[in-house]
Amino acid sequence: MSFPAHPLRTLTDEEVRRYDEDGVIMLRQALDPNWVAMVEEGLETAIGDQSILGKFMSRKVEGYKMDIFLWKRIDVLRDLIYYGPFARWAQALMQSTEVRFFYDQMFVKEPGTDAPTPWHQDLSFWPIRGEQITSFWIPLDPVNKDNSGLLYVKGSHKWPQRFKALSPDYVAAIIDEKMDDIPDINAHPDQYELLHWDMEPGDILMFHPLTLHGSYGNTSRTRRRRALALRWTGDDVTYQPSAKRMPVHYRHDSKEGGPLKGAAFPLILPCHDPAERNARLQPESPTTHKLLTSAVQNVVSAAKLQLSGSSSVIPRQTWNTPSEAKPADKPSK
Ligand SMILES: O=C(O)CCC(=O)C(=O)O
Repeated sequence: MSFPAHPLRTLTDEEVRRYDEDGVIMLRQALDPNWVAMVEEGLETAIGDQSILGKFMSRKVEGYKMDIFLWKRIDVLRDLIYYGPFARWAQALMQSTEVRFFYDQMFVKEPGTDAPTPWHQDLSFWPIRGEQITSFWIPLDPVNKDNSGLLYVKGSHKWPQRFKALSPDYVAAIIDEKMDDIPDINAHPDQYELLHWDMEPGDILMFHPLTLHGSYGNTSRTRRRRALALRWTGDDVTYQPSAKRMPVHYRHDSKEGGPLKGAAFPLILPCHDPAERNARLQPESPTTHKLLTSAVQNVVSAAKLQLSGSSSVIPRQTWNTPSEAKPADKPSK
């Protein structure tokens, strides 16, 4: 056995081509149930014991739980990232020699959680730049449009625009007014080709960080919607922090403009860096000072947006319930 594990199956040339063309692919039943069980164990631990950052991110809607950098405190998720099959898929998709782990993110919408995920591009608010970046989205419950399965705008990763960052928790601090407004996609369904899939545990989505994506709230009365996102970077990625981008609260050695490195962004392929791996064993949580600074920045940014009087700074998005909506999208497969 060599680490990380080899996936149940490799990606076909056609899948890699489709990812390049559409900006997203869905692999059916590609995950061994043991890896799914590890994701579930990790997520349930995280749901029961949210970090301060997670509580802050999740505060707006009852039933909606988010958290990031779970692997820094939950061992089973650390093992998943270091030893699971994901890095090998990321290597193939990004066509990269090196694969680093960027961060993980939990998205939980309990039954009846009225919290759409706004249309957004991830890269616009990440403190990195480069082409070789990919995200995987792993659901733990059956998902369809009604319980917040993800929707993608086909091919949008090739559009020239960089949209204002609307993160699922609407963090004002990362909205860069110089960026483009996201169009109201659901209000103009004829203008966009949407992709979405009904999914089961064991299925996995892989998508480019510039592909526009979003989802309705969870309108199901019974079905939960728990998912874990894993983000990966490759050879060409550099650290590009700015006041308008997501802050990193964990220790790393990346320098502005240089490659990602250090314990927060561990090297997984071609082989682990033992120092980075061991650093995981030294407990680390974001300092209260860093968290408070982020919280204050967010409040100040939100106030500035309000004062500028421009409600257009956060453009409205139409998110009727899926049954009311009439998207001209492809039928789910
Ligand atoms: O699960 C969600 O609602 C959002 C997922 C997402 O935006 C992402 O993984 O980048």
